[in-house]
Amino acid sequence: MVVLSQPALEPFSVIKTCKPVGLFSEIPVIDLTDPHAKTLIIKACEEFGFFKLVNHGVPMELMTKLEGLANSFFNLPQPEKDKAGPPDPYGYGNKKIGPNGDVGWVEYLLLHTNPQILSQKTSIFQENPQIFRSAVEDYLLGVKRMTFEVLELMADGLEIESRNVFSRLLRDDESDSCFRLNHYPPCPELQALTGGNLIGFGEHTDPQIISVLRSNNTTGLQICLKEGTWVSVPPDQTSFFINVGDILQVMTNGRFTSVKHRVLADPLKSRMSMIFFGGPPLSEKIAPLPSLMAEREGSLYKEFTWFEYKSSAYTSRLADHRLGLFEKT
Ligand code: GA4
Repeated sequence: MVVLSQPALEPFSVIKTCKPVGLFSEIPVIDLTDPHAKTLIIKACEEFGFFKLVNHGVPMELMTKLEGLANSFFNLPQPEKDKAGPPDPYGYGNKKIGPNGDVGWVEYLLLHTNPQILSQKTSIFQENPQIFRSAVEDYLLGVKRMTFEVLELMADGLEIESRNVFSRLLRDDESDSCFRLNHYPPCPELQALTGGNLIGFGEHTDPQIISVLRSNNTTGLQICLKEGTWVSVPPDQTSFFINVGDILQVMTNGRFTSVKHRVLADPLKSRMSMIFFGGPPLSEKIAPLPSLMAEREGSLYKEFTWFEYKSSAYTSRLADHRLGLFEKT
């Protein structure tokens, strides 16, 4: 990766690779109605920390409706959008990601999924607050229902006695989950100038338990395989892409991998993605599940609360290895 030298482009990073990044052709595809789904999910989470979900039961209309409204928001004049910012951390953000100097070719809305906190940020919803808010709520209702099912299949597949060991953390009224709408505008001039690919969202792992992404049909998402190779994930607007987050890696004592990923902006097409990040309540103590610690293995991590982990994440840079601070030496 190189950092651009032209002053106007200064803060943005480009990727210049010697060989083109390959397509992720062996991407695990899980059919939620398949009787073997739980076994396949475990395999995918162990190998990649990532899979694509089909036959998920979330109606396409919920996705297209919200995508349309999000497009209308991102098409507003800049001063209008700025009224919904800055993201602290919730609200509208443009190019700046997090509080520690990360930037990307992206604008976004970051919302808490707790309805009370969601409604406090009324400026996001513009003159039609009710229409946008109910589209977000309807979408999240469908996505959460599906996510609970996925998490329960994971617990089943791991042969954990209580099926709801993961899903209860998201079902909790105090669950600290959030929702992100990312808009990556096209960038033809910049691409021409740099000859590389502009970073939309730099490499990182997601701190939460699980992330559920749906995007339009524009490419950009890449994941990093265990041996360090980056691969492009072909977009599919009818499916969801599931990421294992840091907390799930800890709860499984490293059996599942929190997947490193990034997004490159497209020179010509805009990309829109909507991501639900399922997190536990702030006071929840996070530690590996006893049944997942191999005999005499012990925990690979120090115990911490989600509040402690999240606070530490917000003092880090996007690409930092956040779990490092919590690993036992
Ligand atoms: C990455 C995953 C989610 O988008 C997010 C991001 C958050 C933010 O944009 O405010 C963070 C980033 C994410 C990890 C490290 C910190 C916090 C920006 C940043 C530099 C909402 C999240 O929970 O963590």
